[in-house]
Amino acid sequence: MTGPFFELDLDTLSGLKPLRPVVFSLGGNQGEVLETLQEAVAHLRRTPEVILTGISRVYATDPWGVTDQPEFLNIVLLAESTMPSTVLLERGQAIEDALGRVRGEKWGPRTIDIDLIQVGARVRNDPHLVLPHPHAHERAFVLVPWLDADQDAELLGHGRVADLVAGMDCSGVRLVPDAVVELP
Ligand code: PH2
Ligand code: MG
Ligand code: MG
Repeated sequence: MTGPFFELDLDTLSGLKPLRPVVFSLGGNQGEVLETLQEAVAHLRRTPEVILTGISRVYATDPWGVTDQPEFLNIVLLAESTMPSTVLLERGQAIEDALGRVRGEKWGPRTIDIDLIQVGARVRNDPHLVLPHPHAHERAFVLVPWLDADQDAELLGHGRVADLVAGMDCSGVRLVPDAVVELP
């Protein structure tokens, strides 16, 4: 017997997977950071099953965690995706590698870092992927750009990003008005 029900293949089925909102934080403090951020955005734009929907302005940020290093440039990128969070993480790491990222000291200097902050309502506590990002709520360099890209943003388990930003010291996060990273 043949009929439409037997013609469903994997491609068709993948079209049924829900789109979930994804929040990426991008940053770096080595090399031509602005160019690298723009290249990272272009790579993400070309990633199948990732639709970029928003981008923040560019912020110069005091180094967090390891403070004895140059300032960073940070942006937040908003997307919609059907991909599992683990695959999104792998895609981000593959783009870091393609852009010449050398993995060094934790929280240390880097050419490009692509962090997954939140994937829909997904909560994970795996050794290699914790969602929402475990430090997002305490990082003004993530929250200020995120709020810039989405005034209604909410961080799972912590509430409105606008409220978090209002309650934290954001003096180490400065808008760079003439720096532009665009959605391609
Ligand atoms: N990333 C880190 C550690 N510290 N500080 C700032 N300002 N911006 C970053 O992107 C950043 C950081 C590790 O991922
Ligand atoms: Mg990081
Ligand atoms: Mg990272």
